[in-house]
Amino acid sequence: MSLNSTPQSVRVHIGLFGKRNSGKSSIINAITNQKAAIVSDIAGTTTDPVFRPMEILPIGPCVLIDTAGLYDVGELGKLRINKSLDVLNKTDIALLVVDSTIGIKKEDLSLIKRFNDKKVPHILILNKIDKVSDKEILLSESNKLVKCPIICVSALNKFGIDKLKQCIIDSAKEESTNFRLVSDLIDENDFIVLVIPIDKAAPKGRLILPQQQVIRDILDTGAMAIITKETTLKETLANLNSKPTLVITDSQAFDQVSKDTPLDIPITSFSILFARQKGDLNELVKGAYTIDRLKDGDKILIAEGCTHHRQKDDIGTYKIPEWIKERTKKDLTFEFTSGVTFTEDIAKYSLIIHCGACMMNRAAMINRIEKAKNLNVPIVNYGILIAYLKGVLDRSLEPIKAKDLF
Ligand SMILES: Nc1nc2c(ncn2[C@@H]2O[C@H](COP(=O)(O)OP(=O)(O)OP(=O)(O)O)[C@@H](O)[C@H]2O)c(=O)[nH]1
Ligand code: SF4
Ligand SMILES: [Mg+2]
Repeated sequence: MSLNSTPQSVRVHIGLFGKRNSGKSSIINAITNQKAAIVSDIAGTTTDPVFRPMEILPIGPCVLIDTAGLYDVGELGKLRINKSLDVLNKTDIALLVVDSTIGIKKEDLSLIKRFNDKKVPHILILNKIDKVSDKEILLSESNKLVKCPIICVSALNKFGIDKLKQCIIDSAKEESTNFRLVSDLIDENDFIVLVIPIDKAAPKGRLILPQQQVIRDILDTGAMAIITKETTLKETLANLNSKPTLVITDSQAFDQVSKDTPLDIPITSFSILFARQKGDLNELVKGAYTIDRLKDGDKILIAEGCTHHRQKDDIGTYKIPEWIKERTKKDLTFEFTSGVTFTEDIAKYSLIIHCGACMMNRAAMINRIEKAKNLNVPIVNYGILIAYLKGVLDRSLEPIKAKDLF
């Protein structure tokens, strides 16, 4: 990854779905202005999902995901369909590509139902419009069948591509204003104090991505970020001429930060901000409260979003199980999973404790939370759990409660 490249987790994931041969790969080539995706008139040309990073201004970094055609046939077809549907689990905006000469079929409608069930914003593309003599009739017929925006496109001669881009931009804008990090909690010219412990676990010579993202959001709002370690927080606060609007701390320093910050200064944590932006904060907070209802024999799943290098006293594999055992005094079994696939077999757990999901995008994390919710398995993340165990969860939710919690 180059110095300026954007990690996948921060990119808006735009998934292209639809029947084989409808022109998904051709549309990606037309949007990106490149011929990178293989296009052919043989149905089933794209077999595995292909991720194509690109910049769409003003959205910023995106990734276009080309999928194998759906409604495929045979055993191999089933595998491909599952892979394409798996892409849907991490899709922020879905593009459903329909061949205009074929029109919208029941399979397309059932895919739209899936998008609606998963609350994924979507756009229907009537591609190969160059082959249709009366575009208006097709459009009005299609509008009777679906409620989402419909764009007529010809990937072949680039007709409608700019309109499609604008429609993607509008959907992304709606998504991003719904899910802000910190900008809706602060105002221009506010002082925000960030507490970043530099311990053994901190990477050498840099800040981690969530910290960088919060700083960027503060700067974008026109506010000022003052950064300190937990050991120098007291002095930092004493040296400020005015009261900061908010103190944002790393979860692990919660104890000390909450002791050293006067009660009239609100505190929250990076994890809580990300749980709000990237997940379902209400559901994760509810999950934290189930800790004290755990019983002997209960199974707990510790789930991590990637297979990062673990240290001896790793938080997920070591510290959290120890803290929970100490708190509950129950005989509990811990199981662990990590990586891009989330175990299907989650019904047997009494609680799922998930990592901060920094390498996952919002859609992927929401999908995991929904899976747990549907099976009535409580789910919490590391940061919220730590705040709860340290008795500072209520205080750290205060700045957000005023906005949108419960
Ligand atoms: N006339 C016309 N042909 C198009 C258009 N878009 C794509 N095609 C043709 O349709 C065929 C299928 O295009 P692809 O882009 O490979 O379709 P796909 O949906 O990616 O297909 P699979 O990967 O097999 O699922 C190719 O022969 C394209 O040249 C278009 O707008 N107009
Ligand atoms: S928080 Fe989760 S996704 Fe991020 S590095 Fe840790 S294990 Fe991976
Ligand atoms: Mg293709």
